Amino acid sequence: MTHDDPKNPASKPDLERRRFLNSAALTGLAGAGLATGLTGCQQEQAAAPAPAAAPMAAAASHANDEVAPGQLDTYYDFCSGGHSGEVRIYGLPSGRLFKRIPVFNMDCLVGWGVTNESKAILGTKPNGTPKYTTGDTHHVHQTYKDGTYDGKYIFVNDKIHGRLARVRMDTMECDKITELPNIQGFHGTFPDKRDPVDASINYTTRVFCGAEFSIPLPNDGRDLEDGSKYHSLFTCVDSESMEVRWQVLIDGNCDLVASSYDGKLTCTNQYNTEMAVRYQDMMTVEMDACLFFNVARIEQAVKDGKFTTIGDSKVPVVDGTRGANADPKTALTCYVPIPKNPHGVNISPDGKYYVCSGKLSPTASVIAHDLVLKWFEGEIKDAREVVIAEPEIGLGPLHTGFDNKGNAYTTLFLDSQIVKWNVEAAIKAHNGDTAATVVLDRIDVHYQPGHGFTSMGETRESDGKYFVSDNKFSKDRFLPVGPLHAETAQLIDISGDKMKLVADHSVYSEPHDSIIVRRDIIKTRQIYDLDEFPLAIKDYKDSGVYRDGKKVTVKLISAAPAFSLDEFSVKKGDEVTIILTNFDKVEDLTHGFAIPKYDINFLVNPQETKSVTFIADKPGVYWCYCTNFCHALHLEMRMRMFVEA
Ligand code: RUQ
Ligand code: CUA
Ligand code: CA
Repeated sequence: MTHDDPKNPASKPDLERRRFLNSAALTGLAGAGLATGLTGCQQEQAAAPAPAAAPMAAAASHANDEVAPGQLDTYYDFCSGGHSGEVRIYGLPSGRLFKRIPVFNMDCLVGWGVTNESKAILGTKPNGTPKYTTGDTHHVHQTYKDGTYDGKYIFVNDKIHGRLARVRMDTMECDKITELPNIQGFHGTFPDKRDPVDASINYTTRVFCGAEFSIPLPNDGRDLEDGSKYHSLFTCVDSESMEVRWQVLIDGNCDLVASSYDGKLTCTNQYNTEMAVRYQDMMTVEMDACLFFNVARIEQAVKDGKFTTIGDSKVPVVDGTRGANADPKTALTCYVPIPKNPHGVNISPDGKYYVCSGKLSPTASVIAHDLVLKWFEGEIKDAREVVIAEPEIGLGPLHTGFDNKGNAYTTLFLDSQIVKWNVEAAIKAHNGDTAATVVLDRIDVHYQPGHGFTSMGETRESDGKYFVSDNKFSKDRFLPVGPLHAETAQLIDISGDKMKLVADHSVYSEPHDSIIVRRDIIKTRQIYDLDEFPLAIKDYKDSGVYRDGKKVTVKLISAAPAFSLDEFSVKKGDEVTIILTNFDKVEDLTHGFAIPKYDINFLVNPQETKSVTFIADKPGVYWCYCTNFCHALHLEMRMRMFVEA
């Protein structure tokens, strides 16, 4: 079986690089040589750096992809912000950054982590400060209806502290965060893709969450050294209540997550089936796995009480380990062997195939959804038989996006390329058809791509217009800005036979993963409603200072260019709560509120109410001022707080 088409040089595998990978694999992957290869820091690993003029020339020939001043973009790009802990919104094809949504991080622009409302979402320590101030957002996915985006929520994970956050799409603000019990390294996440209504099981969208790191269960100081006692859990969260519904104890680890279009299966790729606790031991076997979960059976097991709980957690935990699931007819889980240290699992828009990339194997494994279901019926003995193609596509394959013509686009980390290949052709080649042309095109990206995704590509409405490559290294691509480089997201037009690089967009670290959503799906609001806020002040006569012992509440109204009070007094030691309602109804008329030396700064959007609480521990005069430019008299929009000694 060969995938090399002599007429198509793009289909030629790079034998030199492949030899490098194979020899590294043979000589033991713990070596420092491989480690540098994998970081992409070896110059020889990178594709030849393009001169700066090249992308500009390319862009000039793609006037269709330019967005002129005053024109609106065609797509939203919702992007996880990596270890910045935030989510970002870009427009495509322009690459313009519209918004940074604080989620797991602190943000003094809007007062995230400062206001009482945001602290209630973040969770607090007994002293009232946010429980965590760091986060690591990896994967963003939107809720679905009928297999396509419904514009309701996006979900994003925090790998550091194991939290799932929900962002409402109407206001594009985080409104709930759930910490998953008994896990570490929450990496992949994916919601259900089918209709959010199923009366028989009181159904709301499930959000599936994969834990990458194994830990002792419970992780309370026992079994510190003994890695054989560590386990990882796969978790399901309810999208509406944001409560954890169930967890599955598994062998190996979780990494990325995908959910099927029919709601029957969800899966995660596993690179550490070795269940190793040391880096070098995670690459010892040739075959790891893609692990499938039978959702209905898991929920039935929970219903039947066939579960345990761990430590203080009340969440039902069912047993998905290999030993407990030997009989496919009753199994909750199916471990499909995949070569080696796979990374990424994505589903084709027709719902038929999962593609799981090899990472340390130059292959992409194509898994048939209907065959996995047959395995669960006991009709297939060997789980490996659900793999119906395994084309060699290049070095370091990670993530795959799909167009609407049956083609897959996979990022090749080590090759610094995107490879376009045809899924049906790969299946034919796997069945012995030597005439099948699997690899159709390759394009260099700059450099070392991590995630790649297509426009609407994770929905049934995949439109085959764009692919974005979120690259891990930008090197020489932009003006240097010191040791921490800008990252690149490269926009590739995939509408023709050949991929065309359209633009480099610089991205603040780190553009981890995105989804590209058609703009007509998103319906936002520009003005809040006073009634949404229980604390809202609705009349000027209610503005004032209210004292209850040492607790003082200051009710304020903002209306450009003034606050409702010129000054207010509190006493040293008082616990002061400031409630601020923005009376302005004009779109875009947002005010800020900052108090020097008290570390307070937050925004109130039109018709919004926010509050802050602090101890008035420093006597003196403090000018409270508006931080958001709102009016010709914005600078004058200030008032005094007197703290009496
Ligand atoms: S996955 S660790 Cu979050 Cu490819 Cu990047
Ligand atoms: Cu209000 Cu500036
Ligand atoms: Ca492994």
